[in-house]
Amino acid sequence: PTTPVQQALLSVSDKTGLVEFARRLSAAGVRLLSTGGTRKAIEDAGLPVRDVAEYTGYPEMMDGRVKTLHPRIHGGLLCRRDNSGDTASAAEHGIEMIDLVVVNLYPFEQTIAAGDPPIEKAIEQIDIGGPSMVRSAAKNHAFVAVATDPSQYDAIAEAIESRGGTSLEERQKLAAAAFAHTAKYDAAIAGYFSRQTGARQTDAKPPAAGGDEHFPERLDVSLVRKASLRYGENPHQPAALYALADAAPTSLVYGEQLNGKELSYNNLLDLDAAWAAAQTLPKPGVAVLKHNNPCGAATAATVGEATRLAWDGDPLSAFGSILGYNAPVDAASAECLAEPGKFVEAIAAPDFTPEAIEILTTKPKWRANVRLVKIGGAGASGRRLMLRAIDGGYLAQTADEGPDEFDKWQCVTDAKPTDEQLKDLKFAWAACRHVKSNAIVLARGGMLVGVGAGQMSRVDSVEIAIRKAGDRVRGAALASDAFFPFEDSIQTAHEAGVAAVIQPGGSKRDQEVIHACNQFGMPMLFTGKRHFRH
Ligand code: 93A
Repeated sequence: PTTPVQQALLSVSDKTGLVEFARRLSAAGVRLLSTGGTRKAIEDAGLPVRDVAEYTGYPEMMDGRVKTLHPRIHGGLLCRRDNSGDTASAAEHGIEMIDLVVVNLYPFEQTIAAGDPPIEKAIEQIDIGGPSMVRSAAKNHAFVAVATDPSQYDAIAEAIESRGGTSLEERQKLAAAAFAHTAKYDAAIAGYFSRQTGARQTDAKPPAAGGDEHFPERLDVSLVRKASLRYGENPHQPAALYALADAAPTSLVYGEQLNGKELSYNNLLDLDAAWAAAQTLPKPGVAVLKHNNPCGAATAATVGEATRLAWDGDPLSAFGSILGYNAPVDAASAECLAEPGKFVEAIAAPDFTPEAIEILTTKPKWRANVRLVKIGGAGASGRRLMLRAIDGGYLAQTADEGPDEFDKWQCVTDAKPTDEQLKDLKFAWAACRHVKSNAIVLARGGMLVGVGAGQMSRVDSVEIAIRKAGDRVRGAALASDAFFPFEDSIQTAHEAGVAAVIQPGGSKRDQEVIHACNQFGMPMLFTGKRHFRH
């Protein structure tokens, strides 16, 4: 229902749009009430306005510290119009109803924007009366509308002109904006004080100028609990799965489980990583993961062949793995995985052929349990922001997605890669971003042959990848998720038989690294893009 607006109180520091708004209110028959500077601006425009001091019977005092803090103001804002007690009190004390409050606050944030001023100066920029009115009006939004930003004026004036007032829904939205406004204001003040006292800052500083379209000031993520999980990473950690309220039906969260035991916390983490890894591989492609790291990945002429190559990248590690596919799992793939000595924990794929399901779910014992998840679509992962908990907050970033930008790649060595090497380099680079840093991967003939993951020193990752590759290192392409700080890794790779290298570049010692490659006649590409995965 529309609540009529008969009287408005205006008290603004930022006078943008004020006169125009006041003119429209006045023309619509709204009586105006205002504080010193605001009243003067309205009066100068030739509009009728009553001074708050005249209404309250008290002058602005104490250098303006007390202007609107009066029961005749707050009574008029907080009075429940449908409560006979409230209206009786209002009548008894000569309190008039105020149906619209237009307030913006002393510019505290601007005061500290250029550096913290001394406390005596900052204190006078702390608005008390303004937020009080904003909060009173927002609390009583059932009857009172509140504007805290000039951008809201037009819609409010429009509502009053066309309907005589605002709707409850409109007032609720305004109230939400009002509370967000005062919360942000207080956070800025709290931040200032904690800096003054050397206390740890607990507020969120306003985001850097320019902002970023990815990161709203308030992150309102609507999540619904989809399932209680048996436990988290370990049995003593309770866990649950939440789905985005608007998650796509083709997302992992809404994937159709075709077989197997309930998905566990670790299954979901691994399936998500396996699915994401498969999406960056050429089709048909398969990624084999253990503990969130690829131990194998391959692309081939057929899915079945890709499955075999992916598994054979590191058969020892692949035991008990989680697989991601970017093409439907077929009978040949299923036959490969069902061979004696192999064991699969879970598979995520866009689809499974009926024969594949039959093979994967009937014969040996593990098959009754193998978790098969059909995700439906392939490609778009539907990821929003990536959030990770830290003590006292969450870190947010966008996902490391998006295609490789081959046009930005650069061959920095005298030797150029052959076509065959270039294919291997591309494949190695596509897989590398899915491996924990420091990440080194070796690829040859469309398959991963060695992975060094999660080491604290890059050269250790190089050594592990080489050891994993065994004889297959000869002629392989090596990808590194970040630049080589020294040429020692190149030396090690060359001695093992690595044929070509791909890495972002950008080290202080790039020249030394390039020089080493040139000495060995080893082609090296710079991608200009790093793929850390911490
Ligand atoms: O010093 S205050 O905290 N005490 C008050 O009672 C009070 N009432 C309104 N500041 C107060 N205001 C603020 O004055 C408003 O929030 C607004 O920012 C400003 C408008 O003053 P003027 O109309 O004199 O320009």
